[in-house]
Order: sequence, then structure tokens, then C-alpha cells
Amino acid sequence: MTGASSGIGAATARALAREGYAVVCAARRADRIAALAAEIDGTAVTCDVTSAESVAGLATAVGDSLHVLVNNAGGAFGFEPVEEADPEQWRQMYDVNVLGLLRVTQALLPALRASGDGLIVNLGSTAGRIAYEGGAGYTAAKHGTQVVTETLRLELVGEPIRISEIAPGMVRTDEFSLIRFGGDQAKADAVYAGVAEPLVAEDIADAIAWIATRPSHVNIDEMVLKPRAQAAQHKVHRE
Ligand code: 8X3
Repeated sequence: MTGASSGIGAATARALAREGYAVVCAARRADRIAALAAEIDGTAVTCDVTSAESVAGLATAVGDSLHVLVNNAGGAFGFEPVEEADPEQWRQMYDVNVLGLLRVTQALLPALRASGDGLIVNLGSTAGRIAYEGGAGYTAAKHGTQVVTETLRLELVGEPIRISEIAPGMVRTDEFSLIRFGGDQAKADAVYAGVAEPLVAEDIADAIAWIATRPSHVNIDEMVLKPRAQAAQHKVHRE
């Protein structure tokens, strides 16, 4: 479970623990994952998915066999139109959302294979299905997440590994929008303004736990989740 220190990652770690999994909580913030691991009787591994060395340490900690990999670490940085976008922010988004997934998947595939019944769940987004103004760097990265997931399913067919993508729409978490807007709380809050019930991290965790607990021959290719108030990316009911 990468990105386990907050939001969807932490909620999914809890949901999988409730299903009986021994969860390895991986993230950069050691104090947070230590507390989470203690709470769910899991293991904390400090890991930055943008570092090959750090990911190698995660693979060592995971060991020879792994049933479920959730590639959750990711995020959006910036909201500028293409004309003004910062290439460095785009590089960082590709690094964490796509290359991070690549590094972790490469490192853990042998253990998933060795388990005889592996599952990879990649956290995509509705941003991997559409375009929206100000979102090009993030949508490009999340389209990458989707395509890598599809490619992996083609390349690993015949092996005992299922591959799924979860694509959430509007999910209110403590950090996603705050990070995107560089810590500007007012801008982050405006994303959810008037929306009675955005999805919460537990809704996504619930879906991932459901995917993980289907019988081994059932591959949920992709699941798009949006709150009832969000009919489409730009079509959000606000009261
Ligand atoms: C988050 C969904 O709408 O901010 O992945 O792109 S959105």
C-alpha cells in the first residue's frame, strides 16, 4: 500500500486490514505510517516512490510473497493553464503518478507472482478519462496511469495476477486539493463548495477491498466512482 500516510491510502490500509490482510504501509512520512501500522497491526516502511533505492527497500521489507499491491501514491501539483504551466511540476506529477507506479510494480512483481494469486490495484482518476481547464499536467499523468494498467494486463495475461484500476472523481480528503493549490486552503475548499456529499476516502477504500475479495478468477478491469452530485467532470450539483 503506497501513499498510506493519509487519505485514500490510509483508509484502504484500514479496510484491507479489516479483511484480514497483513498490510505493509508505505509512505514518506514515517511518524504517520508508524501510527497507522500500530493501529491495524501492520508494518510501516518509509518509502518514496520517486526513489529507486527507497523502492528497493520496500521490496526487501515485503519479502518473497505478496498478494495485493495498491499503487496509491500520487497527486496533483498546480492548476495553471497549459500556457503558464510549470514544467517542473509536470515532471513531478509524472514521476509520482506514473514512474512511481512503474518502480514499485517492477520491484514487487516477483513477490506477486510467487504468491500464486496476486492483485495490482492502480489509483487512477476521472482525470485519466477526460480533460479539464488547468488540469493538463495531472490529466496527462493519470491518462498514463490508465494506459500502463491496460498494458500490464495484456503483458501479464496467463499469469496468476489480476490488474485493476480505480478511477475516482470528486473525493474530499485532507490533502489532495490543498497540495494541488500549494497550501491555499480557500482554493482547496472551493473545489467542494456546496457539494453536499463528495466521496470520502472510505468510499474508495471500500471499493478496493471489494475488488480484492472477489474470487481469484474475477478481474475488475476498472471502476469509476463519483459522488451522486457529480454527473460529469464539469457537471457538479452545488447547493
Ligand atoms: C482527482 C479528481 O477531478 O481533481 O483525481 O481531477 S479531479
